[in-house]
Amino acid sequence: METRGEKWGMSDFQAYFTMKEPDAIEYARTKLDFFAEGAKLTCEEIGDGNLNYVFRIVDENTGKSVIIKQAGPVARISDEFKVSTDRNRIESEILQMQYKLAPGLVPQVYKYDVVMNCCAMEDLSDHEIMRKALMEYKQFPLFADHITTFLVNTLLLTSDVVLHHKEKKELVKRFVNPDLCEITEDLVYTEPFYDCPRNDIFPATRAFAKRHLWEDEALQLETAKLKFEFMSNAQSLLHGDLHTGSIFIKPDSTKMIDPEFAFYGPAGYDVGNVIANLVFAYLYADATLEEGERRDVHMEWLLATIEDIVDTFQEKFAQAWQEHATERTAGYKGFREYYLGAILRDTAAAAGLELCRRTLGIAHVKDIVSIADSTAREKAERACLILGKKFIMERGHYTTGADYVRAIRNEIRY
Ligand code: SR1
Ligand code: MG
Repeated sequence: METRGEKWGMSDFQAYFTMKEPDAIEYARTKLDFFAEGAKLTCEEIGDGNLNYVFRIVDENTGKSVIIKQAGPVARISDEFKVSTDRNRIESEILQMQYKLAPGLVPQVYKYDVVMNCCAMEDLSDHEIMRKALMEYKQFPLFADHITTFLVNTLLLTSDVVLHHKEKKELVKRFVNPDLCEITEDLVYTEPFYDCPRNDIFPATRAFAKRHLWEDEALQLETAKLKFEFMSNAQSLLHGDLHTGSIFIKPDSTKMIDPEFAFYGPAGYDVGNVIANLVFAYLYADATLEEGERRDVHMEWLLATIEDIVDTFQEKFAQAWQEHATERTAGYKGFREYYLGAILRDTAAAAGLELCRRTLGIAHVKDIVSIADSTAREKAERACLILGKKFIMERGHYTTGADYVRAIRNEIRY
């Protein structure tokens, strides 16, 4: 596969190559019906994720801008991951679906190009990446409302409870995503729970991981059950990687991006990822903020947000079920409670898995690795592993937001 245009900016884009900034400008000029004739285009590659290239192209005359996102044949984080460029199709199609299911909560896609494995979409530069904003101790009072609407609409409305079973199975086929699922199966469900050579472990954490995770056979058994559940429970069309780096935010708007890991899996996976990533923000604040009002306000807001998400998710889920459930047997007395109960268990487990894997695995989060004081980082990592294990092992006990808050407060006393 060619990895570079013959001469930057001179391709006709009839055959795939990985673009550089001048290519992206040429692409925007010739392949997108977006900028006016004579536009003065500049481009910056702004991708900081593990997989793709993200170009921001601006018309300096008008300020009008667009994002072009291109999938390369290997992951940016490591050549070891050969990932199908079809993920760009999946991402474009999912974003278009989510745009309808959850209006205002995802960017608009303008074009998908099957040859160049890229898509053009709305530029959200007036928003910021939520992880970065949380690390600046910013608060977003509308986040819990926005994210719970997104979760309920994208998860319940794509399930067998609402869709006709044949329509749903067509979607399952269209969004089979084996390469990206393999990454999750390995990085989330397998490697953190043994001394895998690909793990990347803070030296002070290694002995703790060995004693509390790798030598715990009961924990390993639960992770195996959860992994097989992830691989075989085609419940809802997931985002698949819903961490705070996949969320653009500003005070009055939240947009979920990067759904390239999307596939039909257990609904709780997305909910749990959101919760775990708010725990990372909480641990970052605990490690870096001086005692005082600012620290208390920020940390309390994070806990209140976790609580609100868990509780509001359930309220909105019940409401949407009442409005949209069409499947006859789903209407039987007690079934909704049974179904939601399973999602809540999966939510706790997914939160636990994310806490463990971001600590021990190859793909870390900045909230934890940028804690400069090594004693504070060790404390934060231990908290991730203790809470992570608890959420996995006791997943049936986390049925309300207050249950999470209690567990987090017990672990991190301040
Ligand atoms: C090889 S990709 C590593 C991680 O980055 C993505 O954002 C997913 O979280 C994945 O597990
Ligand atoms: Mg991503």
